[in-house]
Amino acid sequence: MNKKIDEIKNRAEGEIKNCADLKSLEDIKIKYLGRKGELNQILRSLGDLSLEEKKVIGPKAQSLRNELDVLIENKKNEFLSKKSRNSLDVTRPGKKIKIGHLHPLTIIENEIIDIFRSMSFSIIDGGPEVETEYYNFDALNIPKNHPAREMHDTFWLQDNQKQLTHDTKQLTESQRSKVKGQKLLLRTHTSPMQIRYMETHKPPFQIVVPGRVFRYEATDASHEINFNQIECLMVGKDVNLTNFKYIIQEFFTRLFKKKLEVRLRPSYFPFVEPGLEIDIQCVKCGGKGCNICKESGWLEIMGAGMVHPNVLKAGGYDPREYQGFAFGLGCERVAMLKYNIPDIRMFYSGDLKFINQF
Ligand code: FA5
Repeated sequence: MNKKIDEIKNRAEGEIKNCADLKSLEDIKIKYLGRKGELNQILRSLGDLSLEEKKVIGPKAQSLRNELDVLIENKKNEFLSKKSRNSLDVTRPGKKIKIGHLHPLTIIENEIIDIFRSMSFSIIDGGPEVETEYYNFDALNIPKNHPAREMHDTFWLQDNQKQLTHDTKQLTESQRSKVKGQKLLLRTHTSPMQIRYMETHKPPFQIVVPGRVFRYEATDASHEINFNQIECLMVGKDVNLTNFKYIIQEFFTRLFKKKLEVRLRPSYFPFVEPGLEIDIQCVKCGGKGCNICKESGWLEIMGAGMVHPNVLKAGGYDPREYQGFAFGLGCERVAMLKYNIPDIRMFYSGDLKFINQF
């Protein structure tokens, strides 16, 4: 029996060493260590041996079992690591890495800004979202108790004094005197930036100011409480409505990548005179009439007008010397038209099925 174990040891070690693949290794394992394998047969026959023989053969067979187990496991690992080295297929297509992308509102804002920049407008950043009553209303020719304040449902802030201390840090001395003791609010439009810019710059200039604005109103498919506007202001000695019409016609044609007619209708905003509502030819039907334009062929797109003399005065200019035009464009509404988005609330839904389409 002793000799038999030695003979199994030699044979098994040789076979493991020369074994060519995983399949034959598995066969060797079954042959020697399996339930009916050669070593088990020896261990099972221990009962027929004398006590003396059992003491020698039992441990010897068991230690060979352990040794073969280790050898087989090592050989197996050797095969597996060779296989993984050989299986590196450099022609396989790579794994697609998911990268982030811009939000549709950022895309449209960038596009709008690029068009105005190419028409020599300066892009002005910022302006406070927490605004004073003076800049949001008074300086824009909307005095207290003026019914036009009702056009803008306003979020008023409560802790005024604390907010004001923080806000005035960035202001000049003359600006500070205008806002002292003022009630604070979340700006309802970007037009306050007209005053802030005029206070610190000399004409002629042409600027666009993107910014976030807030309105305390019920939301629906075309109204949000928090949305984005682009304010445009051009002031000089002879800036007129013809300049304005050319610029916006060019702007919308470039934005929607097709020639679009623009229509100017009389409207009312206290900070412009005359005030205008601007319509563009329907981007879907081209003016024939469809569900988007409610069969009218036109889409209402923004408010505009010639800057009111009182507003020029509030900005520190002499209205007999300077004049200009201004308009305020809703970014979400433009993006909805351009990308055919049916509901404004989708922009802020965080729904990846929507966002990933851009
Ligand atoms: C204004 O806010 C004026 N400040 C625009 C202006 C500037 C007029 C300069 C004249 C001169 P209005 O409230 O109409 O106007 O808003 C301007 C644009 O913002 C609208 O045409 C629309 O596109 C968008 N808008 C208004 N309210 C909402 C809302 N609740 N949700 C989303 N977009 C809105």
